[in-house]
Amino acid sequence: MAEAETKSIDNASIRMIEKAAKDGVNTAFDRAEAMKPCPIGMVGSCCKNCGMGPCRVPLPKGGTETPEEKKKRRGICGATAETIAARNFIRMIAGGAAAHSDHARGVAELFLAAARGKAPGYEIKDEQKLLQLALDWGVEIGDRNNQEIAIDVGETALAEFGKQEGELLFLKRAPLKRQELWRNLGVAPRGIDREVVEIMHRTHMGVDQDYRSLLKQGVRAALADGWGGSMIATELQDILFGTPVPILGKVNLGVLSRDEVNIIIHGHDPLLSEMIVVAAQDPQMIELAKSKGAKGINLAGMCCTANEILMRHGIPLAGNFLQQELALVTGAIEAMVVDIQCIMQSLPDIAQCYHTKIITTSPKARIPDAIHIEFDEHNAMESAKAIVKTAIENFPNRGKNIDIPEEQSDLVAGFSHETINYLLGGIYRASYRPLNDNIINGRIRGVAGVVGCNNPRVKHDDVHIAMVKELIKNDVLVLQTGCSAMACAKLGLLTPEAAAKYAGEGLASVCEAVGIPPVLHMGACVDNSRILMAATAMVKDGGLGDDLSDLPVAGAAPEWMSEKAIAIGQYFVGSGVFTVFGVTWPTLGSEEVTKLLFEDFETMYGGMWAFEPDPLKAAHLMIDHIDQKRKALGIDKARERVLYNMEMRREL
Ligand code: NFS
Ligand code: SF4
Repeated sequence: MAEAETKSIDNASIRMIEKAAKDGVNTAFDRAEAMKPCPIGMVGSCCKNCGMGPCRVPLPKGGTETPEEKKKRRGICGATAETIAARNFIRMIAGGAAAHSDHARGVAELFLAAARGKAPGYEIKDEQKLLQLALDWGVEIGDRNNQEIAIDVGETALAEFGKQEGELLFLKRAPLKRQELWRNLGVAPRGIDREVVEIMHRTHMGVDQDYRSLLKQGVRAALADGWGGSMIATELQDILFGTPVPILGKVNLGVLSRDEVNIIIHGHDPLLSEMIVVAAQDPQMIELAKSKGAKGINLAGMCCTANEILMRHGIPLAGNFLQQELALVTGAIEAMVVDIQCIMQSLPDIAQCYHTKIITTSPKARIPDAIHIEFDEHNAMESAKAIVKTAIENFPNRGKNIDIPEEQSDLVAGFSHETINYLLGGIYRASYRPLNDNIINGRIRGVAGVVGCNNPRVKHDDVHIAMVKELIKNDVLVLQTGCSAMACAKLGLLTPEAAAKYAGEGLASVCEAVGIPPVLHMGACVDNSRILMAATAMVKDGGLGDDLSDLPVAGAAPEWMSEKAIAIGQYFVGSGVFTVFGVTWPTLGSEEVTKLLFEDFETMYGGMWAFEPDPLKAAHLMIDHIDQKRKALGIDKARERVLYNMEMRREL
């Protein structure tokens, strides 16, 4: 027990880590213990970009060297530690931006097929958003029907990926001042694919060997993710599946059922999971489940696919990234259906210890020893039913070694940028005015986006929760996505009741008046683009400066592990937001590269990176930054009144 307790803060996970040990199952928690990170690669000082290497250029022991020694610390090709660290860093951005954007491309292709009537089962669910997007992109509306408009919107979306000239269309959504800044610094992205490819070109042996120039291209590609790929994914998914509105859900392994067929949908792509939701409700399927001795079919989500189907259908969340293996250890999962991203290759191996079938569905993401049932979006319902049927037929194979933890918590999810607008301003005068006013009068100190993964190098969920609790205690409204939102949901932070329990007086008073939690779940990781839109709406509503970098806001990914997290962090920084990462920092091998990211970027972009593994210290870096921005806006005095004036307290 004692040992498992050092690995997670979540009781359900602790219990499954112990069961895994008993069952002889090896998990990421064990592997992280057995294999320590390579100290040279960890800080970005290892290059394997050509066959003369791999080359290692670590700082000498003790960290001091003469300029002469430093000159000699190079790869075979002569690349310096600066070049190597910068190349590694922006290759991570390329990987992350490619993942988000290729997901978006898949959505755009399906969107277009649906508009052309070639993807039965999919339809336009949010007409208003379709028209808004058509307006934003200059697609003719006139008296054309939705289908005609959607075909043009879909074609325009797809063209964003391969665009060779000009700028991405969504850049125009940003505040004018930000657009100007991007143009002046030469980082306004062209086509999404082009920026990713250009990173791969520049980081090839013997091309771009100036770390400043490399990092600039990193910003450009990251912006192509945030204001390109990710935003396209979010917007088109909303049009196809509906823009999320607040919805009650449940989270943690306790959502698994003892007497129903348990199917977990894991990954990131809502295209298939939307259909599985429908297939699992099919009376024929339910009958089939009963004929196999089950009481019904229980769907639950894992990782970002979970967030997508929770927000739109209230399907419960089984858990976040580090719970994927632990879910199998319950022994109660008939099938884990995976699509793309954040899927551990160990799953089929662990599944062998139980009866679970691992089903891969994407031609882009196959795993040996898994069953592959390819998802054909032109025949989506058939694919979905085949998958559900495979799960049902596996129910009689469920063994005796079953333990489903009790833990499950309530949460409210579905705070899209539009919903926040309505909730705060009302349907007839939807606006961010009340949020801005409450920031200006100091009841809300500022806004923080806390997002990102789990990482077994730190105690599971612990860092997220400690940081978010500290922020809301200090009157910072927290916006969340991804695995971070699930971590905090497990503790109950995503309920309206959490305001009275955990939030500072000012923030609690606003949450109680509006009826919202102090921590708002905005969706999957591609939905970090919703945070960009919310921040832009705050700027446009007025009173908080005229650029994103003027806002009293900050971002964090305290347990990050994925390249996608680096791409997200970089587009926040490039958009003017101070962003703190925990766990580890991949450029510490070069002082110059790190200084550029942590310091010089502030004068260039108004936003910069920071690294702080301690969640409380990191929260206070964010709070200090928020206070500095309040001071620059001249609204710092208002907060002092909120804190010290008794009359204002009574009024509250
Ligand atoms: Ni985001 Fe979502 Fe989770 Fe990290 Fe992976 S699931 S896309 S990358 S681990 S938050
Ligand atoms: Fe070594 Fe240069 Fe090749 Fe990298 S590109 S492996 S530093 S020789």
